[in-house]
Amino acid sequence: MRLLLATRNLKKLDELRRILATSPALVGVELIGLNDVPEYPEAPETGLTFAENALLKAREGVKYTGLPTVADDSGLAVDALSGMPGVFSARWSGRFGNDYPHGKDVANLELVLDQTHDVADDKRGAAFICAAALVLPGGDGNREHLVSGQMRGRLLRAPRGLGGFGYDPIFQAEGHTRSTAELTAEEKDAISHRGQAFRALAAVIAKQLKP
Ligand code: ITT
Ligand code: NA
Repeated sequence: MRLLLATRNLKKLDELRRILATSPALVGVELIGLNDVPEYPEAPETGLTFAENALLKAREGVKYTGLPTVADDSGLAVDALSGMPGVFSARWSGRFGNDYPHGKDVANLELVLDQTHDVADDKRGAAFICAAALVLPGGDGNREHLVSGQMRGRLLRAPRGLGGFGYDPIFQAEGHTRSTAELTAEEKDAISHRGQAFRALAAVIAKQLKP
């Protein structure tokens, strides 16, 4: 059984592989990344919600490869910014920049810090949200499954930590004293929006994909 993980974000791909690999139900399912698929097209991301975008990305995978495909659409919703950057998280500043601190471009994270500079400590609530879609090819039309996960927390005032990616250095999960970039990979997966969504999806994948 082969399953396509349709993401171009290598850090996200690492997390998906890690989370799905810990699911006993998925033993024997071969996980294919987009680097294994030549000339993969740009997936449309025109939805207004995480769920719509996750479905769009997973449908594109099925259309192009014929393989059962999973996709993730995720982002940071900041209370004081009315839920923004939300579905625009990957390029909130107008530039892609999700590899902090390994990449050079921290424009998105810096912009959110600037925009929340005057927000008081007790109003700094935020959540990471992840929608995860599984689309299965079928003669009589695709079958589609959607799940989601959420991690509540608060925005810090300056970046901390070298782990994770994207906005992790400025986010502290509820009940934690370290940023999500200061957690180990296993600690983040255990509580993250992506961990929750893909552990739920793993059960669906196993049921739908295995004979
Ligand atoms: P694909 O669409 O190819 O999967 P992408 O990075 O563009 O890659 P999204 O459109 O889902 O993916 O954008 C997600 C953005 O939200 C991501 O680039 C980060 O800026 C942010 N984000 C999502 N999950 C995160 C996490 O666990 N930690 C930190 N930032 C995260
Ligand atoms: Na998106």
